[in-house]
Amino acid sequence: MLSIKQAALSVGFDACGIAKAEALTEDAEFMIQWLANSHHADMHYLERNFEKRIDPRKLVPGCKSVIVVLMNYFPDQKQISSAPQIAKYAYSAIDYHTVLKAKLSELEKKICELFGSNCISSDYQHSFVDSAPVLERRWAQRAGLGWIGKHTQLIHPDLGSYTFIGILMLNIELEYDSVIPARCGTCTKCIVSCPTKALEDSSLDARRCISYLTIENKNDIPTEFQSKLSGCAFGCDICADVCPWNKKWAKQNVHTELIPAFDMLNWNSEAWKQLTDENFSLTFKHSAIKRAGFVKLKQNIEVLKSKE
Ligand code: B12
Ligand code: SF4
Ligand code: SF4
Repeated sequence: MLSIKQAALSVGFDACGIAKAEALTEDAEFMIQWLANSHHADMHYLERNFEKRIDPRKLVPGCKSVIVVLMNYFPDQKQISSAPQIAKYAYSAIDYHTVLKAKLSELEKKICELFGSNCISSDYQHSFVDSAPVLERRWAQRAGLGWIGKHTQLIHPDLGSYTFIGILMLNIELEYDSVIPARCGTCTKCIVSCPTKALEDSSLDARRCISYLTIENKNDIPTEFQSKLSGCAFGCDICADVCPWNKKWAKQNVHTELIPAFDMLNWNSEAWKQLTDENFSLTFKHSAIKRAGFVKLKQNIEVLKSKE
């Protein structure tokens, strides 16, 4: 009989861990302060559903175990370095939410074959990728899949941090994984390399983060950051790129579902500048880049151009 972890690998995830569902009391305290400091910028959804966010049993009544899966997205090919940079998580033609949700649904079927259909709460959403009040990195860390680095991302000891996180909540008790102690040591490469100084004390101020400024922020990029975008047009990988754990361990992913959007990786600066609304819609029809939208992406490219 397959185990849950074997089932997760068989549907194409790269790692799987299991944590006991319980309240995240320390994270609750941290989050209250983080929100009070306005470090979430205008992502007001992070203020909502606080009780559910810090206790999965309030989000999914009956939940006893949190299954966490990782999917490596480190690409085999990078963009031309002089072109406006797109964060690697958004290279794929198909948005990672779609890819992970499909795999989580396959995994859920296999788990139901093993434990019966009562092991999931069919009355509540119980499978999550990114968009629900779930502290996914914390659950990945609790499920023994790595530690939260000083750049605030989950680092898996064999995969690095270029991994997507998916969550499945089950109503059954299971054997739980042990936590891996943090292995950042005295390194501060991510903190010193961040062009906008968004990282401090292992915490992120989203108001200063290029990822936020180029994707989520609906207003113009504040003037103080315009000259600090460091070539980033959509998202930012700088703190992850400099991390020794990625330099050493990040391996090219083998997922056919994550094949890049057409020949986007070969576009030079001129091709990005010439991008029309129509071409954008065609090339990025199913891509995560759509989150920013054509107008925002073009504005970001313009800001980069004006600072060349
Ligand atoms: C909002 C959000 C953002 C925001 C804010 C990021 C942030 N650090 O909070 C912005 C837009 C900036 C962002 C950027 C990115 N994101 Co994002 N984002 C999220 C989202 C939707 C919620 C995160 C959240 O709840 N933040 C609130 C803060 C307070 O929580 P947290 O960062 O998880 O911090 C927890 C711990 O670090 C801990 N903690 C931190 N410091 C301390 C200190 C103490 C004392 C204690 C007790 C606890 C503690 O407590 C916190 C609460 O549990 C998650 C998906 C999800 N639902 O979890 C994806 C997610 C975190 N993002 C992801 C990715 C890939 C990115 C980018 C790499 C994309 C890119 N290339 O541009 C960047 C990375 C930027 C960075 N350095 O973190 C992945 C991370 C995968 C991984 N391996 O870590 C996630 C998990 C999505 C997914 N399902 O794969 N993101
Ligand atoms: S994603 Fe970029 S801007 Fe945000 S913390 Fe990392 S290096 Fe800084
Ligand atoms: S760059 Fe250094 S401090 Fe930052 S996450 Fe990686 S190992 Fe940790």
